[in-house]
Amino acid sequence: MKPDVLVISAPQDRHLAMLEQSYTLHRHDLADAAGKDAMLDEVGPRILAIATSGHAPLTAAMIDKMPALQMVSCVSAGYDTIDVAALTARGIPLTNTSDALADDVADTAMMLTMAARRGLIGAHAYVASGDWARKGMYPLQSSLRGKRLGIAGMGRIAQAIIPRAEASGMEVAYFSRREKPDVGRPFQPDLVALAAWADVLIVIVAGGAGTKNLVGAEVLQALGPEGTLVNVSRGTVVDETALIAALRSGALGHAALDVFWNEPEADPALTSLPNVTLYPHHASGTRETRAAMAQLMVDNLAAHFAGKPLLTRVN
Ligand code: 8YV
Repeated sequence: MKPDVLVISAPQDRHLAMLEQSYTLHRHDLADAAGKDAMLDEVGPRILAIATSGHAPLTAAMIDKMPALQMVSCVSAGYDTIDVAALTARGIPLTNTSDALADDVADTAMMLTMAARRGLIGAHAYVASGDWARKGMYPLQSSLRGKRLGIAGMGRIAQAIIPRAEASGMEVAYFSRREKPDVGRPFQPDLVALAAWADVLIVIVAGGAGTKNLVGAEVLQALGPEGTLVNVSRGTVVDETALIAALRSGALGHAALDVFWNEPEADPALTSLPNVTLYPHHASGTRETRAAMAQLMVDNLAAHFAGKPLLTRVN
């Protein structure tokens, strides 16, 4: 008998086929709203594990309908749509995939930093429009060497950003819920003070209620007219109204954003302001990394049912 697994968010075909081989899958992802409820009422008591992503809700009410649930394997790094407290209360482990995507997300954070500080988007338009031939040299930009990078968050991805930024000659300090002595870089417990110190602030904290609007007007003012905000975490972490106001007034120099409040339709102010660089929530969006994330999701389920330690446990 194959164990019953609820698929709330399906991986790519190749990895879905791996799941199909080992488990009896219940495709919650394919059902409409009424069908989703009916499915949980019907098969909930049999479900032993869940395959999902951090973009699909897994609420306490849903968890209650699965009394035999043993573990949840999440294909993404973020899990802000998952009620971790409800899982933890029942001793149900959750796994995620930060280990698989850390390098690509760190690369993207640096790509956005460089694109913003070197004016890549404007420069492309300058060449393509013929302005270069008409107006001459593109305005001089800002080098990274000797600049200060503040990192908000110090998890697996932030730790992959540090060597990349230092290779470009940046000085690094960080803000986090608590100091991580192993990181060996200055810890700043006050985010406004970190922003005031920094030329570039990269945001890579977990999303969810605990970090909603963490980067507000005060942080943006402190970062200042020459400062760059880079967000590769969740749109909700930045107060977008305050961000747009700061970008419009020039109180903040530039924002380079992989994530927004209203994905996939970014606020029109963000798409029209010249001091904004946008990326479509695609920091982990490479063939290699998406395959590695899906594999890690499959491997965590396999480890659980083989009675082995989970590879990347969250709670
Ligand atoms: C992707 C992410 O958007 O892992 C995360 O938390 O936000 C990104 O890697 C996502 O995983 C795609 O499903």
